[in-house]
Amino acid sequence: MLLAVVAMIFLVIFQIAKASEYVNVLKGEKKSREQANRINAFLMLGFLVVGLAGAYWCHKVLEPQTLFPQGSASKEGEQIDFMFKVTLTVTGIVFLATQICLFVFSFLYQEKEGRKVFFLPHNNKLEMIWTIIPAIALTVLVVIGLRHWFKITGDPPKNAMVVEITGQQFGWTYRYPGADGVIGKRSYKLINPEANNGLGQDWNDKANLDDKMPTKMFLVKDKPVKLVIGSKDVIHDVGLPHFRLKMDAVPGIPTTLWFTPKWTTKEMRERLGNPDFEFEIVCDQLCGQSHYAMRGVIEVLTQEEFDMEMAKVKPNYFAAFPDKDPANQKPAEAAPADSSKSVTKAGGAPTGKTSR
Ligand SMILES: [Cu+2]
Repeated sequence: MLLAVVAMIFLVIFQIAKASEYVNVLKGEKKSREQANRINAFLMLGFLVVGLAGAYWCHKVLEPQTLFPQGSASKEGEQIDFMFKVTLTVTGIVFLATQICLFVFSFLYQEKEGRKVFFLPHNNKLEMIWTIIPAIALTVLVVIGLRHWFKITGDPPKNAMVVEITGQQFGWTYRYPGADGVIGKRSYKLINPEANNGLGQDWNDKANLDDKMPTKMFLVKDKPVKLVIGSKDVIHDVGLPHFRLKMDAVPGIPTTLWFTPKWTTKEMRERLGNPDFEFEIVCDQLCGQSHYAMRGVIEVLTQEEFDMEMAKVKPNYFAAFPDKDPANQKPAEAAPADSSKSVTKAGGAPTGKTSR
């Protein structure tokens, strides 16, 4: 059916073309060319008006569907939004000016009896103007962007918390430093999912014993967070659209990024009138078959709520060594603090079993 319609349309166009060819022969070639020229000149103006109206209409319809109207959910992201708007304004002005010139000039300087072509082979002044002005504009934009880049990839404020996020095909693992504030060492050689050590935590490093790995990323409102980003296989990318940030997750090269959440998840749900709203992590690097499914959830809480949530999460050490978990021990026995002696022995154990 569709094919028949397409074939019919082609046939109609073909017939019209053929008919107009015969008309041209009857009218004389020069006259019909002049007429076609005039029609095309007016069509140029039509394209300009329809095109600009279309661009404006698309903006009206699509802009509310983007994340722009809800504002940046991080303080650092406000600067990104600002830069985005400046870039759009500058390029928008250039776009309007060039498009209007292009189509209006085509109309104004259409073929006319007695008009001669003005020949302009070279003009140094003109070359200077259209090289130097864009160069200055782009330099300003790049310098503003670079300053911000150095800020968010540099040292975070003193009160910042640290969260490690590791990508793999296809999901994210979040690791918190625990009470000591230090994230334990890890090595790809120690990765052993069967022994509940998916990140390759080195159990000889005491800093690992209290590291917690919740299934969501919990953050605290108004508290800067530094993400230490890594990958276990291919290049992924921690995309944080609500916070206006993203950073590649590269195997073997930890990358960092810090930002400050502005609203809790609860506040965001009220602001947007959407009780199901979640801050999302999306993988922004095409990383394989189930790339689209690499969704992570960030829950922004108040400090008290955060402390309560984290208290519910057990250190991963207890998942790797269930017998060290005080919950599995007789009440008479002591807390895991003195288990560190036997850790030395247990620490090396997963290496032998590693499948890689
Ligand atoms: Cu990915």
